[in-house]
Amino acid sequence: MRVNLIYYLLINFFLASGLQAQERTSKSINSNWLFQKGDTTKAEAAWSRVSLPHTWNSLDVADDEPGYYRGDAWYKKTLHLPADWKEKEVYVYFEGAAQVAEVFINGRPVGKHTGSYTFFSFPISQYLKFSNSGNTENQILVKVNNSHNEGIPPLSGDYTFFGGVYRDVYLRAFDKVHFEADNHASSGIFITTPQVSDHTAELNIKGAFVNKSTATKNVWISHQIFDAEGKLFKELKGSFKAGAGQKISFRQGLKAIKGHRLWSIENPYLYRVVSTITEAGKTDILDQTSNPLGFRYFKFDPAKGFFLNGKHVKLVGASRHQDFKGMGNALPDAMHVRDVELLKNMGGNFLRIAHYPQDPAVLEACDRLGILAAVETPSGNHITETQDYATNALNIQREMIRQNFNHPSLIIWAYMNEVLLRPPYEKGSEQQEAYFKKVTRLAQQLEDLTRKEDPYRYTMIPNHGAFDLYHKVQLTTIPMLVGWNLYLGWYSRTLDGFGDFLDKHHRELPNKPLLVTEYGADADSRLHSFTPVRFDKTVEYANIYHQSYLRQMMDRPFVAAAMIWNLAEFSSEQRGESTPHVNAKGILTHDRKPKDGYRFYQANLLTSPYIQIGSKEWTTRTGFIESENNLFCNQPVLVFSNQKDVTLEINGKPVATLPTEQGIARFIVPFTNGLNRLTATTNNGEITDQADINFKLLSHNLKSKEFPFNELNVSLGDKRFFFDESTAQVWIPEQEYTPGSWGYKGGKIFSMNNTTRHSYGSDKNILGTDLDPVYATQRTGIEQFKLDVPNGDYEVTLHFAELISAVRKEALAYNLGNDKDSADDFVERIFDVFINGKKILSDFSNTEELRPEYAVSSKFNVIINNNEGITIDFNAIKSEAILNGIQIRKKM
Ligand code: GCB
Ligand code: CA
Repeated sequence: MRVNLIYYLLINFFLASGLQAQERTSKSINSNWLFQKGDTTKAEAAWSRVSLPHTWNSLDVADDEPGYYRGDAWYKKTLHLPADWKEKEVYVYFEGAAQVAEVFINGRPVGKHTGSYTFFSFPISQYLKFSNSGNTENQILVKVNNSHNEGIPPLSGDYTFFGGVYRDVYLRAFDKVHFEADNHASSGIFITTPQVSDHTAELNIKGAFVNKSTATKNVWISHQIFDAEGKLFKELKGSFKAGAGQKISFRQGLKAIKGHRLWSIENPYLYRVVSTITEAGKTDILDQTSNPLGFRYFKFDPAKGFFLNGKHVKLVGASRHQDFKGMGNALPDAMHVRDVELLKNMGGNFLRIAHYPQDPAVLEACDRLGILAAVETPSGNHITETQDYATNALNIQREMIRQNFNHPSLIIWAYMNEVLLRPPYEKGSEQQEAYFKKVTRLAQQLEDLTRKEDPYRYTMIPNHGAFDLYHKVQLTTIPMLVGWNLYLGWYSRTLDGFGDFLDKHHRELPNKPLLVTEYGADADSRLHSFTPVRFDKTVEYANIYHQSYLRQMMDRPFVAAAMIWNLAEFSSEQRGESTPHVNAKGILTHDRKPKDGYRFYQANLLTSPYIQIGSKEWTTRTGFIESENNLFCNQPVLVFSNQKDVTLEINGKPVATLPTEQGIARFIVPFTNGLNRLTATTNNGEITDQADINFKLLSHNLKSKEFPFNELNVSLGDKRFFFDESTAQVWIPEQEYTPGSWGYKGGKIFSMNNTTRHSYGSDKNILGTDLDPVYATQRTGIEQFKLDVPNGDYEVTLHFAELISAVRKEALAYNLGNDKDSADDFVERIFDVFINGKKILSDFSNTEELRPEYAVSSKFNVIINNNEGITIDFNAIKSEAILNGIQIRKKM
């Protein structure tokens, strides 16, 4: 009896598991690939072992040299396939490869895909070999190329075009009867909710299945809708007949659904739609797949902004690129998910997936966390006037839509970011007018395609601030929503110009909903100023910028959305300035550490009590004592909080209690020498934050007994503090010499001659150093640098960089107005340098040792016995002498 029961259970178990045996199998094949750059005729030894995701550019973009490998590369791998896959329909599925990929199985070509950012898959059964027993070896080879290609968007952009098989790759084995797998690597199931209200909803499910067997099949297609608790909420079922080799489309729907729960930002209630094919009269599952479903309704109103489920919501969030420090774009899923979590933890409710579709993990996280989203194709900056380009742009648009179709978080399809950034041809010329017509035409085609593919979402074009031009080319009229990427107060002069621009849109396009799709300012976490100015890249200027922008957008109800550029710093190989190869507008660093910008939004958006001390990462600071009787240094410290009042203490002693304004309280803190522990507390005492700051007090009097001279690091031509984390040294701004103290004599701060140029010092990447901020600023025409130090042995390090190159370079497209080439200003310079009368640099010249745009430094020993101090004289022979940085260290 007992034996029988077990026998019975076993039979049942096998039956149950037998159901599964027929379903599709999907298996990632990320491990153990062989990789090489260049051509495959190279010796076997040239192959190295890698695993996916992989990019071949993670290292060559991290180095100091400009440029990165753009060309061919190869990936290959041995596939071990189970014998029963012989009866299956096998596909290879790529979540992405940049940018053109050709796939070969056992040496035979199976397909080619164009475009770095969309998924693709190929059926490969007909190329596979099987033995009758056990696994058989098959080889997959993938040729990938990331060269510039005039026919493929993006043509250019402010980001690095990493090459590689940089997302997951899967093998999929289907039964002969399965949901369509050839529809642009989509799930083959398309779910829409044409009508949703609080009380009722309508649901449609479209799709197709194929019968690749040799017999006619009668099947059931069912869609089971499970609620978030896993309970069956609804079921749709229909029977279909498919002849051998046929593809059958289906469309199933439910009209007046009741009892549904809405998906919202606060409560992103997700249903799962599990679609199943079973053969009529049998219980075996032939194929099964699952898609997300959320019931929500939304609208953009040109006067009142955005509404979700009937309630007004100001959309505030960020754009995001898909790369990370040191890793390029080859990120594991968890790092994509983390970015969405960081946005949620900031209090954000919107993600602009820019400038291209990203890993599937991103929208999955948005669905789950309640972050609304826009996604776009990379057809920005400019177009190529060819059929080839248009075909690729349209195809990528279609792929994006079909592949991401079912995500309830997604509400906007976008395309053509800033396509008129720098239009080709002469202004007003016939050619330029013809070019504009082609842009209009392609925009209209992309728009038509998008609306046809998906009538239930919005379309959008993000433009840059050239209002009239975009309007003339109809890029403000074609899409349903207009996005503006605005940098007034950054690339151009005033912060208030931002509000004026928004008002102009509202006046001239009163029926067109407006979204601010980008705004931001570079913030180098290492740079600080108590007198911040535009383009100095300090944390403090970025704070002013974000405060102003957020206020101006909050004041205007017609502004539907505010999207910070960017959630995190990202790779942009051609950029120079203080963080070469990196765009520093992120409110998180490239490795996702918070900057003050992130804290500012937390303080303004989070509803639960929040408090954080600003610039906590600036752990070593320096400043001068107030006077010989006041042995401390007053410096401002910001505290970010969403509470009314906050209290700050230093080493247990109260500094002050201050009200917050726009989430910020600004304290003047008396730092003493050594460790300063700052403690910030909310008024109710509920939550606190702490920061440990190691402060080095300096005296202007270099012979001070209280603070004996030890070291000084000065950046010339600079008004900022620069904290070099690797050495824990702080570079301080220059000052003019006064007796008893230290400083320069003569000369002026280096600035680009062109007045419209936006930079602080030079905008170039200074090569051969990581101390770019020090080298990029300069005192030009310096005559002397003098320090009245006491007797002793010193080391003096002089840092030079010639900031003007004689070689012409293309100006960076984004720095609008920055058109003049600095090569025009190049002059030959020769100078001598003396320390205490001794010549230490002779005929120092920018045509020799002082190679333009390279860092050059030398250390010198100085012995002082007779109270003469240190005097460094600069003697110009041709043009002017320069100095970019100086370090003085007392050895004994
Ligand atoms: C823009 C672009 C974006 C750039 C950004 C910037 O308008 O859309 O790709 O990165 O400006 O930082 O200049
Ligand atoms: Ca400098």
